[in-house]
Amino acid sequence: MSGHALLDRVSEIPTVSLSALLDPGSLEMDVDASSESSSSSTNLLYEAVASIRHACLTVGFFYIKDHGVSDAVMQNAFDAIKKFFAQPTEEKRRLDATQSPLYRGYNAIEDGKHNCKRTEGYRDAKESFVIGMTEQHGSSPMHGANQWPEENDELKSAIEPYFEAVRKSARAVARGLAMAIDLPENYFLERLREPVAQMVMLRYQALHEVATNSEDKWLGCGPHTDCGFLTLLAQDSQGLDVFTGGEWVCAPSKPGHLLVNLGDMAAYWSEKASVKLKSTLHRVTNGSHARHSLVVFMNPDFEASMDIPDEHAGDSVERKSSGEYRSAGHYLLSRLGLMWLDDKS
Ligand SMILES: O=C(O)CCC(=O)C(=O)O
Repeated sequence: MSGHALLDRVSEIPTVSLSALLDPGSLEMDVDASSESSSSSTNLLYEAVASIRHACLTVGFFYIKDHGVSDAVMQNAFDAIKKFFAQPTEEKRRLDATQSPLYRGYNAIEDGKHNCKRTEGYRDAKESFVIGMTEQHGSSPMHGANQWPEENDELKSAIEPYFEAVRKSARAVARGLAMAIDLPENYFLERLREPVAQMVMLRYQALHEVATNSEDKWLGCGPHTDCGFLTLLAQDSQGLDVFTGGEWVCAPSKPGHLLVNLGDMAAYWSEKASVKLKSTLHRVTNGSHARHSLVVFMNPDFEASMDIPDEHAGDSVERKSSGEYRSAGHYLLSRLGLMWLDDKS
């Protein structure tokens, strides 16, 4: 398929304004039906929820705008990570992910694939820097220390505000998602108090940098689905393709927007509520310039139960046994092949 045809189909990935979902008061506005502004806020809320539902049952991807992450915070994060990746490899290796029990830190191109679904026959032409959540009060083997440069806190002070702002947007998406599948509004929010969130910053090589002297096929990131709950992506240029309607459709960067997609956990979980949310295959192809992206994987609290209250669990679909995964964290550990981490907790 030509690049032009790919672009023609971008419109299949809808855009949702998060403004009504970020505002926790908007649900109560219905009370005063005579107020014009109240009913327009309520309309905005239900419009957002309906769009999320449609996107999640069809493409599994949607753009969000009015998401609360400022341009300045996003730009600072991009600037800082570009500067980090521009350093010599030996410098970046000082923060090598293999030094961290949670594999947080720097992964070089030579380190292989960095996503949980392996794609045979492809090698990923990308390097990454990974951080995750540190603080938590309960028991979670997936919270812990990050690695940051010791000499200055430039990187940390640019990345942490972005990670925090995106987690806030993710909560608004989770609120809309619960409403979209007829669960109580706070159903997911109550399970995102100490989320197992991770931020992966990526640099994809330009095509001319990609090794060609091997049998391997190289892609920026081979076709895969995400294994977690929600993914929120910012990208500085085009390169992401989404497999929908039997074709690869390009999902370009749009100024001021983030791109959201659902992972396998969301699809698995929703089946218990008799809905089939889509976790969609996607990939990254390398282009003529290096590409950078900031990916936030938002997953529930480690001990969050994935049970759906009986009154919301439809019976038209065969329900999964509630004992299949002890918690959302165990789902992730098993998908990531990290069950040993739990033995240490
Ligand atoms: O960088 C991107 O655009 C997508 C990254 C991705 O799909 C992943 O890390 O799972």
